Amino acid sequence: MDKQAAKDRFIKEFDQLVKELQEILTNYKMPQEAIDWFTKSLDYNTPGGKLNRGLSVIDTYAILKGTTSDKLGDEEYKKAALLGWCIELLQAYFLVADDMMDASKTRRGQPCWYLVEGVGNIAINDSFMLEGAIYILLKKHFRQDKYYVDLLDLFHEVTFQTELGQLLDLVTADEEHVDLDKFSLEKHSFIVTFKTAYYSFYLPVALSMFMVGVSSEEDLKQARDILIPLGEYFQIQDDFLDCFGTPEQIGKIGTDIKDNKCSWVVNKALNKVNQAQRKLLDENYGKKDDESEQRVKDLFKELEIEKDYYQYEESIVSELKQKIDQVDESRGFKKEVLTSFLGKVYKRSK
Ligand code: GPP
Ligand code: MG
Ligand code: MG
Ligand code: MG
Repeated sequence: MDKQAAKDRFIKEFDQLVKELQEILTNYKMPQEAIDWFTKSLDYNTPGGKLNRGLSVIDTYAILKGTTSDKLGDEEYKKAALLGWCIELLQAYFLVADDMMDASKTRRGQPCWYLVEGVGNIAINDSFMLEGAIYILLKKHFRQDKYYVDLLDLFHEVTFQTELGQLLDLVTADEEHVDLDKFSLEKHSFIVTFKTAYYSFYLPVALSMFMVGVSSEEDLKQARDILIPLGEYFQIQDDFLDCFGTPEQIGKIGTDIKDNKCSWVVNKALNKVNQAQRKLLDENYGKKDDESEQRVKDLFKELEIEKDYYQYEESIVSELKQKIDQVDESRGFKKEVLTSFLGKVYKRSK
């Protein structure tokens, strides 16, 4: 099955799950306007992205079962896809809220949800409801399975880790007082591990591992030890694209410079600036106007941060490949899970 067909099949499952969620509201005898609003929020915020996280639950499950996703039985496909959609709901919850916190304008090529006519602060409640949907679906589909509590634990733990990362991301980016001395690559690593790597990389694999039953602490650790640095690399790409990608390419307008974010790009720049360049950064980074942002971008070009990025990319990829080589497959975990993830991330441009 080609990639588009796999995506189409996955999206079909979403329609079913929206019906199940509507049914919950109908059983509460909710007025139609609440059902319509929730449906609109689900449709607007959940399926429009690359769906990599969701699809990778199915792919990982198939690899661990020694097959491919198109050969999975109907029932197991549906269960894996449901877990995949639960990650996409978690992502939708995070992004609706993140866009408000980052004052972003667009997401996935359309206005951010809170900017849609008539939504505004209701988006805060919508984000909570997108999260709530995860637990309704998990209960409905996994209540009888012996690993149900493992799934719940994992979702709760990873959600809290992501919130910690978001906290650190926000407090490091004080909008009133720009102080670039607060930034460092060590701090950056901490932020991105927590705000991105756990939920985007470790979560899909760990969910599939529980479902297959290859979930000893040793194997979960093997997965984590590679997926966390892989997730860090993924967020470094996100930081790079925020500054050097085009909105058409990435589906969103970058905000990191104006938001005073402790991004990989500014940290790399800070490590190579002379005094005059540092002064320019101090005076322009974190300012809300387009001219200041442009001056910072020009300086990043002058400092050839793009070159550093491509160097970083090659070195992290070869490091990760070496680590994957050393994975012990004796208890049922498979290297291919990790190489397949790495393949999806390497040289991505959106
Ligand atoms: C990505 O940061 C991090 C998240 C989406 C996690 C948000 C967590 C919450 C608890 C709300 P980002 O701001 O760089 O993402 P993007 O560039 O897509 O806006
Ligand atoms: Mg953001
Ligand atoms: Mg953010
Ligand atoms: Mg970003």
